[in-house]
Amino acid sequence: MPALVLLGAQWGDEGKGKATDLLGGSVDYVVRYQGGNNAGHTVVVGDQTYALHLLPSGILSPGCVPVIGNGVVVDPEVLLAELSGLGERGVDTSKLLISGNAHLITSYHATLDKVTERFLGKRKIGTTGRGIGPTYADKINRVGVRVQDLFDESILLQKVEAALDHKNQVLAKLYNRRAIVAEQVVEELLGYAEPLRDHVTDTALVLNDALDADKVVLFEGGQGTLLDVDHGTYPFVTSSNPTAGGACTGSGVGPTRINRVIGILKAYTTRVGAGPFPTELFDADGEALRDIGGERGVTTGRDRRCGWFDAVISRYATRVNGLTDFFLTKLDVLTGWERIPVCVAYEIDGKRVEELPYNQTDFHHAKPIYDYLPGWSEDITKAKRFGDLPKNAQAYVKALEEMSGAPISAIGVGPGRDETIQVN
Ligand code: 2SA
Ligand code: GDP
Ligand code: MG
Repeated sequence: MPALVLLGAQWGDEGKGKATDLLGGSVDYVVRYQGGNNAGHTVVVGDQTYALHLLPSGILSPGCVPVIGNGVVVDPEVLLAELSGLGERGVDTSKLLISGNAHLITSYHATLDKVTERFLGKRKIGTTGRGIGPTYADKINRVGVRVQDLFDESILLQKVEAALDHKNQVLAKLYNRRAIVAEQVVEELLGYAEPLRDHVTDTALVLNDALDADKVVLFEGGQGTLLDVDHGTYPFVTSSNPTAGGACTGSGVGPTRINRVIGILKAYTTRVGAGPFPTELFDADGEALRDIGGERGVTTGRDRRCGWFDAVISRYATRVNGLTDFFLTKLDVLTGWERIPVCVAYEIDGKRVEELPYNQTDFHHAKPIYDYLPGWSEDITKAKRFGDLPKNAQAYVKALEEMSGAPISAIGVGPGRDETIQVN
């Protein structure tokens, strides 16, 4: 098993942190390949709960080397705070490796993110306000500042000046804001150089060498398939590629080395921020899913929008990621419903549609067509094997597997490490 990818099959918050942590004991490297501290990955170990934003969830597994790949955007202030927070709780963070090619989120990126959202008004994306979009925009625009620039003061100043040139004009003219002073930004950034120096390296080389030596590498996605800038519900997406291909570009490891792609799939659906969501519920069922599932943003604390399972989306995730299998999470949250609606197709302008419409307007019009599966009332949180689940819960899992087009190899029945059923 040389390399595997673990990613969100829906709109994020499927339980990737827990799944990565579960596999952490059997892998040598866990790599974040996109996104930044917009992610919120929760891992529950015994009576301890960890909320990770930028660090790979593998940091909690002692034998594992955590890696921040070149595709990640790094807010150095947040990174150092996260490292020291974990250090205070007794977690060894010394093995962390950071790509020198990863781009830096600076204070002006976070400012621009918030200002842009404010000015978009009703058309806002509902970002996390962490500066993710503006940092990726600078990267693509070739005015980004990279982690390696922290170690060369004169290059750093040149890059920050180049980045601010246009932004200061926009801030002044459009948003009536004061200019950002390059020297101040540089001074702040230089303060992060020494604490990070020993972690920074050519992570692409390290990972390829590790694979040559038969080590196991796990790529941990942030956000989810439908938030992908290319394959998601654009423009209501994040600015990176959480889908499987992002693991290659965001790490420098080629696709021929990856032999397993696991989609993390929640037994129902949630979304944070704006954008279309066909199975969204605005009634007591939606409230119940939010309350029982604890559906609140790990980074921003925002309430997550909740709805029934959508098989059109899970099929799409199988297709665009080439998924080999799914981990189904939060099955326990559905305990107690007499019957559970599952969206099997959409009705769009009077027609039945089986696949995710590539046309944005069509997706906004999509109405769910539901099948109704019988529910169960027994507590399933202690189930250890598939056969321990009530018959109707087994049938629900089997139906989802059939509709989604890839086998379900693990089932989450609670947030804890041991609350997981391995299927064969
Ligand atoms: P951004 O900040 O530019 O990435 O926002 C763009 C869209 O991506 C969504 N997004 C997320 N959706 C779900 N979970 C995320 N992480 C946090 C969590 C979210 C939180 O784990 O709970 O705490 O609010 C995440 N990160 C980005 C975002 O809502 C926008 O729709
Ligand atoms: P991520 O962003 O995909 O890592 O997911 P989040 O951490 O944002 O949200 C998932 C939440 O569900 C976290 O609070 C997890 O502790 C919790 N969780 C994960 N798996 C399960 C499960 O099988 N059952 C229950 N009840 N909670 C789970
Ligand atoms: Mg999350």
